[in-house]
Amino acid sequence: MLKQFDVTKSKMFRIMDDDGRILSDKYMPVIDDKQLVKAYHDMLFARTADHMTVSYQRQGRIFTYPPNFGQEAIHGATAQVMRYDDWLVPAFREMGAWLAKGATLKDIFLYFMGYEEGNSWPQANHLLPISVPIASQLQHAAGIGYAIKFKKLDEVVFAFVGDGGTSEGDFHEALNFAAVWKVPVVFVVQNNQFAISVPFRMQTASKGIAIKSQAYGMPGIQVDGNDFLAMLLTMQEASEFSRTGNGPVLIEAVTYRKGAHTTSDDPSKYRSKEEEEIWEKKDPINRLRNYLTDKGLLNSDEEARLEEQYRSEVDRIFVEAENHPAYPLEDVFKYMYADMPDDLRKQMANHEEFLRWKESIQ
Ligand SMILES: Cc1ncc(C[n+]2csc(CCOP(=O)(O)OP(=O)(O)O)c2C)c(N)n1
Repeated sequence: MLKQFDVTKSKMFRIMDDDGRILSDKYMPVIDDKQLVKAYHDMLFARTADHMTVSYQRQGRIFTYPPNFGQEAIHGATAQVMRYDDWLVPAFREMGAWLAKGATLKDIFLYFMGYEEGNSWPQANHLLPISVPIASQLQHAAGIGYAIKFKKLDEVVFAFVGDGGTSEGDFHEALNFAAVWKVPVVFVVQNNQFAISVPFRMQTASKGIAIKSQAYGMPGIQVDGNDFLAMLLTMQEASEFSRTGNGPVLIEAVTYRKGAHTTSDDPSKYRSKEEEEIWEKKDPINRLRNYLTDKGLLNSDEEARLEEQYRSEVDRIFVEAENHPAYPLEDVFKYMYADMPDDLRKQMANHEEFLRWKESIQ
């Protein structure tokens, strides 16, 4: 599909409709039924963990968290194609892909509880830390791609960014560099329609993001990011393209952030109920569930049992994270530099003083 897709003319690539029915089986990803059901269950697990994390935040048990709700098919498809030695370069909203790359849910919880160690993913191979400075991670992705090519390794980089991130200079620099040097990076833009409260139409005057691939000189495709099968075929073809020495690919995965930007945001202030209802019908997990049910691959009793099991597993891991030894205050200050500079030392001393004062008035 990547070869046939014309970014100037083609319509967004889809395989299934909003109800999970196949529109055309001309292009279908190769995946066996067992693996397909597993992919669905992994997405369901990620959604369960995501919902429960929002709830923990509301209970005051974890800090600010960016929900993934509605974007799970993009991460689920990435999980299917990433190999052990491939690199995942995240932004901050790809929980299913982090888990697939080997991050543990406990580490994810620790990160959002403020532990620096929660971002080091000791169990995962080639997973970069969460990157909150928007789009800055793409430079690292292009650089890793350059190293892979230089060392003639059989590895691919999967780099994530949001639609808002495409307005940053970093996006341009990384894509330009990657294409000029023909490095193996699959850039995945999660176009979830908003950058906090800024709608996509205010982000760019371009007809979309995929079309920007033309100017950089790399293939691009606009795909329904809520259609697991279309997403999977796209990821399969893009990773194969990059792995075989053809350079980078730009994927615009069109989706919708069903939740808030983060737990500190209230989307009802800037978008309508009607819009949310339109997108509710395109939910990626419901569509895949309908498809699998029509194929006779799901059993509803078993599904209910699994969801219950996921909930207790997530809760068990969360409690484990809550009982993790508290981090020393120094961790907050020593993270950036090998030797702590004087201004940070002063800040740390001030903060220690503040904590002593707080304790004295309790
Ligand atoms: C360089 C930089 N500027 C601004 C911010 C504040 N900020 C945090 S998230 C965000 C919006 C990101 O939107 P998008 O790239 O579409 O990703 P999404 O949050 O929708 O997944 C902004 C502006 C930041 N973190 N970094």
